[in-house]
Amino acid sequence: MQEVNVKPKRDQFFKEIENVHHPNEKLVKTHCSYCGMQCGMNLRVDTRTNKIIGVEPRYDWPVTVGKMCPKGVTAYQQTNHPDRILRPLIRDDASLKGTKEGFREASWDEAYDLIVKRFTELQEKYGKDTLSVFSGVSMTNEKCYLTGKFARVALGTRYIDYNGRFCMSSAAGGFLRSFGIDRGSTLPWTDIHETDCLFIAGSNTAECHPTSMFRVWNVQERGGYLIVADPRETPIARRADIHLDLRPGTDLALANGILNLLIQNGYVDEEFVKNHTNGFEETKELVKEFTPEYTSEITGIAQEKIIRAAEIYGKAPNAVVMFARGVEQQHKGVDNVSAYTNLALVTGKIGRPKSGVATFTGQGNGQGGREHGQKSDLLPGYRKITNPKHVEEVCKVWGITPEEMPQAGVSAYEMFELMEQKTIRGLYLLCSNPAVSAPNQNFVRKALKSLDFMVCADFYLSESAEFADVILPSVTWSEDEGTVTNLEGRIIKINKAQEPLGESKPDWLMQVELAERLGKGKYFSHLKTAKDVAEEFRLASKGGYADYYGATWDKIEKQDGVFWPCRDENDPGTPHMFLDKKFYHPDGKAKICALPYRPPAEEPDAEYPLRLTTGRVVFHYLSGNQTRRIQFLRDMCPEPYVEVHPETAAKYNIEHEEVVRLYTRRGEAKYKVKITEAIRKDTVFVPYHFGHEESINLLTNAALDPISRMPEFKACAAQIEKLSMKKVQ
Ligand SMILES: Nc1nc2c(c(=O)[nH]1)N[C@H]1C(S)=C(S)[C@@H](COP(=O)(O)OP(=O)(O)OC[C@H]3O[C@@H](n4cnc5c(=O)[nH]c(N)nc54)[C@H](O)[C@@H]3O)O[C@H]1N2
Ligand SMILES: Nc1nc2c(c(=O)[nH]1)N[C@H]1C(S)=C(S)[C@@H](COP(=O)(O)OP(=O)(O)OC[C@H]3O[C@@H](n4cnc5c(=O)[nH]c(N)nc54)[C@H](O)[C@@H]3O)O[C@H]1N2
Ligand code: SF4
Ligand SMILES: [Mo]
Repeated sequence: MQEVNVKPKRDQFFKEIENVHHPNEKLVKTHCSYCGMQCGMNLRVDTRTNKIIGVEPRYDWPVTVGKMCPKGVTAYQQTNHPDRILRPLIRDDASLKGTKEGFREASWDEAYDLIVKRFTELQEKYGKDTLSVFSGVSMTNEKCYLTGKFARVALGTRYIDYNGRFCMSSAAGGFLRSFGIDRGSTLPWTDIHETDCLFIAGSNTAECHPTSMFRVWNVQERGGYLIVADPRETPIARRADIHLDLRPGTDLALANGILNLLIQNGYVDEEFVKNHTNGFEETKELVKEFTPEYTSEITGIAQEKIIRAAEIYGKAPNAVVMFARGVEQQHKGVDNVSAYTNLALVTGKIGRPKSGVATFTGQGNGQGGREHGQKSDLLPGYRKITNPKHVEEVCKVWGITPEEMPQAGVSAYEMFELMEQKTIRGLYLLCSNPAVSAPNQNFVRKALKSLDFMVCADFYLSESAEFADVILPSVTWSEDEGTVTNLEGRIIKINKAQEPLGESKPDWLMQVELAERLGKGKYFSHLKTAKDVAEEFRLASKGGYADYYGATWDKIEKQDGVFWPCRDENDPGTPHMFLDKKFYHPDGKAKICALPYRPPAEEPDAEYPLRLTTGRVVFHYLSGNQTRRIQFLRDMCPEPYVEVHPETAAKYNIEHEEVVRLYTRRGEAKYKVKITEAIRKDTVFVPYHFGHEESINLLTNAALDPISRMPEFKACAAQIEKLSMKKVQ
């Protein structure tokens, strides 16, 4: 396949563009700020002003080979955007909380002093755990690592969690249960197009990981098959050999049904199952019930399609099962992940090139950011805070005693519950915008408003920052350096292209300076550069199963990234997992899981007869705080809408572009209708990138998965009401 042999193409490209660059520009090799694809890009910098002026794709990056999406090509516009917060902001009048109003500029000293004063007062009065940290994984590994240390050592609180709880936590839980380790992909992306069958469930790949698409299409071009499970006819579903158009929230039945057919029709790899797995017999018994007929009844998919999908996957010499938030953001997300993973384990299509299981990791550092201590129960290197040996290992690096290490906290959504109950009274929020992205917004906004004191670090004034008492100006990804781990598990290097704008600072530096003022300087003051943090971080991960110790910046540069685990200087890293058929459970075997079907937490009924599901569009990123400010992206998608099937629209007597009221048991919002045949008749879809009264999370259900504590963003019961309003022009 020509895209993969990139060398000739790359050499030719560089020759062609040699004279295209302006004499006063330099290129800084880096990766995109947004999704887990982490497309390779060069930021173009004007050497006269030392400012970023543009971008070009990197043809020499083996994963994305010169490809970028509309967000990537405009990402550079974030850095010098007029909306940047350039100095710390303080709000004196707490009655204005929840609005953009009432902030004044302040010096860093004044902002830090106020934070230290208020945090200390709160902890003296209500105990250490009255403070909380809520973070995100658009940050480098180094920043994610230090945020965990900041919470536990500088603030001494147990309450830290992060936005990956809403993103990768079910994938993590499923992989841990099935494999004993959580690396999002068992194989490198550069293998994927060479497989014989791609089974993609709950991923709108063409809009959310667009630069994977040349590999997806290539599978079909080479004569392989594409099977897609999605309630909507997304661009990949449209071109799939089979589109399994299931009802939202019914994946567990579908995966069980297909597994049953694989077993009944002789596609079991007996040798693999016997020597390398546990749980087969029990699972075989359980899935017997999931005949095509019963599976079809639950999922709403035609029986023939289920049968054909199982046949294609079963027959394919190599196959990759891939999934994303469509299956994971359910209150049985972990079960869904294990159920789809079962397909690979039972057929032995794993632990070798061109076969395996992968989740489409969402955020830029959605993989690395979940491994090194931002999660309420995790410490660096994927160590458990509940394991005394793990705690001791980390304490040695941090220079604290095990008694000083706080206990495990609670998950992201549960932190809001504790805020509302006043158990948590202070919040340090960074790199997340939960006033848009958390479920059940009416409750979450009330919880944020009830805080005694809130700090928000961001480079733009987000909807969440409107609840803050102090806003700290952070930098964009292009103004600092460090590593991130892409969706393959490949550790890559982000490089600095410009000095921080105004008085903004990288998050790690704010945390070091705050720690010093909180009297914890001896644990933080030695960290003077991003590289210092990186060195400590590598050491802290050493010996954990997410071991990054051998991933030096030099090696990352030389090898086009390093796949973890990478244990020492001589270890090249691990592109393919489980090649030795050794899994990470104590007995070395993987677990085939017997998983009874459960319906979504909220099923449609007479009052709320529709199923609401939510997700993304190609032009916006997550809460939209970044992409809604980029003119081109805003022009392409200025507002949210609700997708409705023509027959459903007819039933409600509503027209294309008419504004309707959409409501659930938790809230309501008004949306323009987009009539489309690309959705099931019983389902409606709304993208979630918009805030305030446009946020679909006013309506979503916070029913949590019992293992991952992931909310059920993907399925709840809803109703539409026609308004007397005229069609909007
Ligand atoms: N353009 C863009 N790209 C992004 C992002 C973005 O915000 N915008 N965000 C990044 C991040 S953080 C993430 S997590 C990923 C998310 O990437 P995806 O998971 O691909 O994106 P979503 O749109 O949330 O959901 C994917 C699909 O799940 C389907 N779905 C809904 N309910 C169900 C169900 O019950 N079962 C199944 N099988 N499918 C269902 C939806 O119809 C949708 O097409 O994208 C990353 N890339
Ligand atoms: N209904 C519904 N809700 C969802 C989802 C869904 O599919 N449906 N998906 C969920 C998923 S998968 C995710 S990942 C979450 C994401 O939701 P959020 O966590 O809200 O994601 P972002 O919009 O990226 O928020 C990041 C914020 O931090 C800022 N920021 C970016 N980089 C940095 C940095 O380095 N430092 C600091 N201090 N700030 C920075 C940005 O400007 C932005 O305001 O949303 C979840 N919510
Ligand atoms: S696919 Fe993801 S990483 Fe690549 S350019 Fe688009 S947003 Fe950036
Ligand atoms: Mo995500």
